[in-house]
Amino acid sequence: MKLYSEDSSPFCAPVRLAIYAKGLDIPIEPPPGGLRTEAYRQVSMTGNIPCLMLDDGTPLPESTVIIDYLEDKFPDRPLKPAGAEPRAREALIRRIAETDLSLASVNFFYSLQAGGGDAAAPVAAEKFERGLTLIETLMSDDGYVAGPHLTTADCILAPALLGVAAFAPLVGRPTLMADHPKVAAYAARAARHPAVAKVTGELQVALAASGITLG
Ligand SMILES: N[C@@H](CCC(=O)N[C@@H](CS)C(=O)NCC(=O)O)C(=O)O
Repeated sequence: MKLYSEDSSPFCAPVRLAIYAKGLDIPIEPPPGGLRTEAYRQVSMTGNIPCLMLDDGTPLPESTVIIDYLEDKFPDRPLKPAGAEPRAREALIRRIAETDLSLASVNFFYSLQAGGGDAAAPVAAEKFERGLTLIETLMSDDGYVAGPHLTTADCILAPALLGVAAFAPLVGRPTLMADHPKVAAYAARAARHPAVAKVTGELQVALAASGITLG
């Protein structure tokens, strides 16, 4: 098994975070031939990163699908809460973090690179506001976002919040994080987890090359 990943990708960061938090010995490599090459598309099925290559050579793309697979395959050091309701709540937080925060950040980043930052800013600002407001409501009071232990929701949310914090001033909402104090306090707490710190460092170095300063 191996993971194709790049440090700059906000979709790869949650998968690496899950691998580090679970202590899995899975090699992590850049996409062979490079992203956007026919060679990599052939290997990975979709051409996207992240992609987990299973031992029989089957490609498994999609970050959340990979995270769930790793959880099923390696149940030690679980990243899911126990019980149907806590699991549903964790899944909900995860979905909000993915759609309103990660995806909105990536779309805004692409618009920025294409010179359309001003037009894209209100869309991103609205998504960020919605996501942070919902997560502020759903956030557990201590520990991590869905309870006392790190979960897959944290794997998605913690890297997503780095993007939101970096882009908030660019979308005209410099106080966005401070306006959601439970989320802001959570981001500071989560940053102390060794696996979150490791992925944050990787993202910081990789995105600095694109002129984006995280944290
Ligand atoms: N929904 C996918 C999105 C993955 C994705 O879009 N990854 C980007 C890198 S951040 C990619 O591979 N883009 C291909 C390209 O730029 O051609 C996931 O969660 O894994």
